[in-house]
Amino acid sequence: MLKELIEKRNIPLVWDGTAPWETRRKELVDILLKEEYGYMPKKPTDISFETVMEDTSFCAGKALLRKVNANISFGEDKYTFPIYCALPNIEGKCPFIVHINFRSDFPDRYMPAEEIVDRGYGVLMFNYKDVTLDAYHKEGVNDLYSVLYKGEEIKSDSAGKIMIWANAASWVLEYALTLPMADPDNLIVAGHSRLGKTALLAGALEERFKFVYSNDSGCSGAAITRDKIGETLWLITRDETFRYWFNENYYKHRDDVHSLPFDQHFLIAASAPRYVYVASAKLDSWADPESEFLSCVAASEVWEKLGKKGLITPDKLPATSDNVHEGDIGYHVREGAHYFSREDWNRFLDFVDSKIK
Ligand code: GTR
Repeated sequence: MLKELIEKRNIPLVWDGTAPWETRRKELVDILLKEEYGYMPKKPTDISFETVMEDTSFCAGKALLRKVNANISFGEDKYTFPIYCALPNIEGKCPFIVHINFRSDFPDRYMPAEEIVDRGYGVLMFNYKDVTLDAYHKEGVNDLYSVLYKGEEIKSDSAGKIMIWANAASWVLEYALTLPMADPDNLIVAGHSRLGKTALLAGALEERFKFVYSNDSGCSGAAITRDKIGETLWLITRDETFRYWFNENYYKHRDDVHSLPFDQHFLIAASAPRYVYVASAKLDSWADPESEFLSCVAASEVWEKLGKKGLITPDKLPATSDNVHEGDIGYHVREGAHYFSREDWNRFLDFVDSKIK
């Protein structure tokens, strides 16, 4: 059944197995950057961190809450944004989550920090708007976008905002690597909705993320674009909506999604053979759970060709009670609407626990 559902979508083959996987993986990333998310105009010349606040009473002392400024230099220009950290008060090392969030609150309605710390995870969270505004760039606004594009021409394949946020996740990962209690082999990137799209891209770009978690990322995230319901490429790239999340080349495909030389299963596959987790919500037809799930099914062949487990699923669409957790790609669809809930976090962390504990 799943095979037929995928065949109907007419999506390009992700890997024919001839070229070595690492070569093909780089090609996938390149296709995604050229046609959708864009290339960064500059790379940092230096990254440094400074602690600006600490609170030892967070979670009754189970974790240290720390605010750190990340200083990102591009030659003479520097941009600074804050990272909010929950550092578990433990002996030894633990997995760390880089959570790309909508707000700086800690805890936050999308970030049940105490429960996550109780489960033995550290958290590094940043507010995506502290990196660059979620809007078309305006002259005179001092954000990372102005620093990146200072003296640079904006081209049809220049980075949109999702690419910039995804790069910021890698800079936050650099901070994790300075922490003695962060296990460098178990770093996780997570995000919801537009930031789920961002988390998938961050995982594709940054191989030091061992687990990549996209929650309700939908259009231009986990969901297959061809024949998707709800939000479409045409809708997401309308001038008045989110065209600035992407590069200009993406916009050119809006009247004919079949002209795309890829589909979103390339984005999932670009993190192979690491772990990818996709979560959907049953009532989130704008994101389209079926298209998100089918994308995992389609990407799975890469893991299988590599001798790994990919997505292990019965030949049917999952029910909300199913945890598709056996393979290297994990999936769940929960009851309810578009949201990053405690249930999502717990089901995802059950998956991570099952792989590392
Ligand atoms: C919607 C957008 C989606 C999704 C969502 C979100 O308005 O159409 O693609 O990203 O926002 O980020 O909450």
